[in-house]
Amino acid sequence: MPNIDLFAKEKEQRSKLRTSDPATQYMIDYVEGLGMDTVFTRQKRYEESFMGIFPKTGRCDFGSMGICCRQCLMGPCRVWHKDVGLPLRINTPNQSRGTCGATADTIVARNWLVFHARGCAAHSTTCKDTAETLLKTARGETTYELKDKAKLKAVAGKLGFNGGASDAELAEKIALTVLSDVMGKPDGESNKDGMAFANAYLPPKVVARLKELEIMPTSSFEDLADADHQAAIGMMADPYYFIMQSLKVGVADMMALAMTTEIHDILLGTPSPVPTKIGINVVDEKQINIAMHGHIPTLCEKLIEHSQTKEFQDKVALVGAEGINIVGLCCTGAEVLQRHQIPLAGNNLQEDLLIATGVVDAFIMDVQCSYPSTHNMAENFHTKVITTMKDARVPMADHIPFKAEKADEWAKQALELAINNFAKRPGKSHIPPHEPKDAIAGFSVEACVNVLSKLDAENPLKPLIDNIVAGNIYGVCLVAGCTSPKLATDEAYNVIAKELLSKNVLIVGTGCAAGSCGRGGMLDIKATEQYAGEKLKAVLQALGEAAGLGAPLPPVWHLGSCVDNSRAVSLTSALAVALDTEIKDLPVVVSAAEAVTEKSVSIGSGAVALGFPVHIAVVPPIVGSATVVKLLTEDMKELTGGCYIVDPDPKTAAKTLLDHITQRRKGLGLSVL
Ligand code: BF8
Repeated sequence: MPNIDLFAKEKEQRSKLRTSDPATQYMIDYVEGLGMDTVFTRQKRYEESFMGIFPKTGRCDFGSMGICCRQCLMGPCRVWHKDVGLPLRINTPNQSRGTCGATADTIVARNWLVFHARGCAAHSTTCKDTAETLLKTARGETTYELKDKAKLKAVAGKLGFNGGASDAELAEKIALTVLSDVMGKPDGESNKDGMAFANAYLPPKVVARLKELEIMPTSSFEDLADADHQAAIGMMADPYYFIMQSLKVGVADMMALAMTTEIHDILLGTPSPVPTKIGINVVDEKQINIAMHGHIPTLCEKLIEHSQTKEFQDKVALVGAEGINIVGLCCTGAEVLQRHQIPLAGNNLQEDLLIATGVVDAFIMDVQCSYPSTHNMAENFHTKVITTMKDARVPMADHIPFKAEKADEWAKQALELAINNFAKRPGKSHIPPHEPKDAIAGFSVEACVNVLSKLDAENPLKPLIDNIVAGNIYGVCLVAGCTSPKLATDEAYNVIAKELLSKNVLIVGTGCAAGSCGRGGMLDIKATEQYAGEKLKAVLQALGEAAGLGAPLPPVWHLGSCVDNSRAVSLTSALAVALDTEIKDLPVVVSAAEAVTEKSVSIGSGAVALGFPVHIAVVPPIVGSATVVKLLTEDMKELTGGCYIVDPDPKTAAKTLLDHITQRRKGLGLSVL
């Protein structure tokens, strides 16, 4: 059970090193040498100044443990906890309840639910915007196309829209279904059987369990409103129901991801494996560098399209540049990586460092996960920060509002701005000398099935199931989520991947975690020879040969952005259906070791609700309630079959994840190590 000692373990991890990526460390040193701050600098400063006051956690002990309540104007209240210890240098009443009477259990569980509501709101709003783009495209109001018709028909088929309709009609029906799943129905019926996508996409046994536990989501916005209502003062006080609502919101979030992924594929194409590069120095001194950051790939699609036209190539030549070099960051980075082979410059911890190279002419952001560190850093360099969405404005930025109906005009304006800014570059640049890593990305479910079908055209899942049964693939671990300066950044995902690969566990990755693996060289086919166990190596070799690569597949499969966590759920669901079982029985585990955002918390709980064990290495603010800790790490195994595992040490965490895989294999009657 997690306890206060976990904070010491967390500290031990971050004090080893700040990042395992040499190019990132090189840029941190450079920026700090200029007397400027990075995310890493500020993390260290917090640690140093708070250690004197709060030796247990290095941050505020109350906040770290989740026993600080700021929900109403009587507060804030900090309730006493045996592990906080007294006396403190600050005045805290020796009291185990807030002014209103709320206990630590209530406060911790309520704070935890509020995290989920924000995370799910972010994904659901993006999903709504994406569905509106599909709807407008179906109605001929945008210049996007229904690029992947096969995917369109497959999604329509899953939702039960068969026969006779045109592609545009199918797209409209899908878009309206998604909008109803996100926003609910206004007729009082309120999707009462649960979200259409959840019913269509999750294994029937999982759907039945969610309904039995009363955590089947009805629609994102309704479930979010319920969560906020429950969290209001004078409402819910029972930690169990707070936690169950957090799972319900988590499943709603997971479905928002699934819907968004499907629409991205329909509009932009379903990815298939492609070679690309990952690292800060994918920027090019001689070209106009445009960094794309965010979560709305329809936006960068148009920028990429127009950057290749003669009109803009001529404009580039006029300012003396050799071309336009678009690089990606975070989830937008993962989206353009898998569909356009555009190199990944980094995650959000590399944003300000990238700007400090002095060669980024425009930094374009849409929504989510861009830290203020970025625009603060841009003020010191020539980089133009371009914001695009009403919900994510930042000071001093050039705001060019993006609308799907006017996407072409938007792209042209953004390109003009970047090209004109090239002339304002400072004379000196500072690009790290470290070569970017080779990587393969684009493992959509369809791409995986396509490769597997080369081995068994009739039943493509059979080779995968056979290899799992035989122990050649001992299990599967999804590494997902963010990167955090609270640990040795990038280290946890790479250590966990290496430990598990050596035991023949296949690793799949999404979002910033996949980027971490890329910086660690784990998305490269060369890593297969180096890190995979012998049995897994043979499988990856056979699949690589079947795919016509003449080489093995990489040992970590990059599934895409964070919304593409849904691809992992789809693949696992397909396995569960094929084996007529539940996700909770399959040897599939998750690590979101370096989770940072509210989004990663709500996805994590969605995964726990569906039956996955989910590891996190950063200590979540739940330690102040033994009840909540027990619910999430122990009791949940009986309820959903999933659970949270908290362990800052990636080596011991990998062992625990392996134990979970072994237990599940035993449950299925399969061979174990
Ligand atoms: O959604 S992994 S820091 S970029 S939240 Fe954000 Fe975390 Fe990165 Fe995309 Ni996901």
